[in-house]
Amino acid sequence: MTNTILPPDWQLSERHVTTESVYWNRRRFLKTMLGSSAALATLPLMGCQSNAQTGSSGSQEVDSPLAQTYQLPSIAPLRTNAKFAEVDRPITTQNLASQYNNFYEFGGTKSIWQKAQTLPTEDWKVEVTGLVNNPRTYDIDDLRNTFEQEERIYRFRCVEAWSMVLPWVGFPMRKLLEAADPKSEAKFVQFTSFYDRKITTGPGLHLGSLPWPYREGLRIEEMANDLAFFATGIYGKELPKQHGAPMRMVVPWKYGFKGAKSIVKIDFVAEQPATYWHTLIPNEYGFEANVNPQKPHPRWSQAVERFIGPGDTLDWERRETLPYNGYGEYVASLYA
Ligand SMILES: Nc1nc2c(c(=O)[nH]1)N[C@H]1C(S)=C(S)[C@@H](COP(=O)(O)O)O[C@H]1N2
Ligand SMILES: [Mo]
Repeated sequence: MTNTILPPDWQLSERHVTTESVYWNRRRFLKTMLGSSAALATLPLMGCQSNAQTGSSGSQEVDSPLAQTYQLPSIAPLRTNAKFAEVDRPITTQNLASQYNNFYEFGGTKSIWQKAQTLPTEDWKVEVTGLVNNPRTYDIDDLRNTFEQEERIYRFRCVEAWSMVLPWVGFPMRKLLEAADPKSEAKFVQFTSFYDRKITTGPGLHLGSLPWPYREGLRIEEMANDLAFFATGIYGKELPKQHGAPMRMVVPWKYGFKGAKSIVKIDFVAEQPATYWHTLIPNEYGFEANVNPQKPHPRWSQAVERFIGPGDTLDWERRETLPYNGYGEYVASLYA
C-alpha cells in the first residue's frame, strides 16, 4: 500500500483516522438533503457524541457488558459451517460489535445500541412476496424451524472503511429463495427494513425527503450465491436489536450498507429496485457495492481499512482491503 493513495487524514495519523471525517461527510450530506435551517437544528450531534463514547482513541475502554445483548437466548443446535469457520483475523469481541453500529433509523451515531432497544420484535412477520409461486408470511420461529440454523464467521466491511469479523448464526438466503420458487420474470429482490417514525428515534433523520423505509436489493443470482445469508443470531445467541433483530441480511463481499437490518418484506421483482443509500447519493453508493480496493469512494480511498479490535478496546488495525472483501473465489464469476 502506498501513501499516495491515502487521503490526508490517513497520512496525518495511523490511528486517528477517518471514521469521524467520513462520518461527518455523510452527516453533511444528510444536512444538505434536509435543507432548511429548522431541520438542521434537530439533527443529532452525532460527531461529538461518537467521539465521546466510542472515540478513536486506541486506549479507551468500552462500557461494561450489555445486559440486553448478553442475556439473549442461545440458538441451538448450532453447527459452524466448516467452509466459513475462520478467517485470517480474530473475531471482533461482542462487547465492541454490539456498541459500534450503524442503524440510522435510531440516529446518526455509532452508539445507537440503547436507542435501538425500543425496536418492537414481538410477533415479527417476514412477508415473502412478488413474482414467486409460493408467497408466504413467516414468523421468526417458522424461519428458524424451516431453515436449519448454522454459524458462519464472516469478514464485515463498512463503506466508511472500518471492518470487523462477526460470527453470524442463520441460514443461506438460497434456502428461502428455493422455497419461494421465483417466476422466470423475477430478476431482482428487494428487502425492506422495519420503519415506524413513532418508534425510531433519530430526530431530523426523519425529516425531508429521506427515502425511508431502509431498503436494499440484490440480483437473484447474488441472492442464490453460497455466501448470501440471513442472520437471526450472532455470537451463538439471538440477534440483538442493534444488529437488526430478529433477522437481517449479511452479504459479506459487499459493503455493510447492503446488509439491511430488521427485515419485514422480501419482494421478488423484475426491475432493479430502489435502495436507501443509492437513492440518496447514487454517485457515491452504487447498487452493486462490491468491496473493491481499486475503486475509491468519491471522497475517500477504499484501499485500506481500519480493522476494529483485536482486543476488547476500541482500537484500530490498518489492513489492506481485499477485493470482494476476500470472497472472490465465491463471487467473482457473478461479475465476469
Ligand atoms: N435498516 C438499516 N439497515 C442497515 C443500516 C441502517 O442504517 N438501517 N446500516 C447499514 C450499515 S451502513 C452498516 S455498516 C451495517 C452495520 O451493521 P452492524 O451495526 O450490525 O454492524 O448495517 C447496515 N444495515
Ligand atoms: Mo456501513
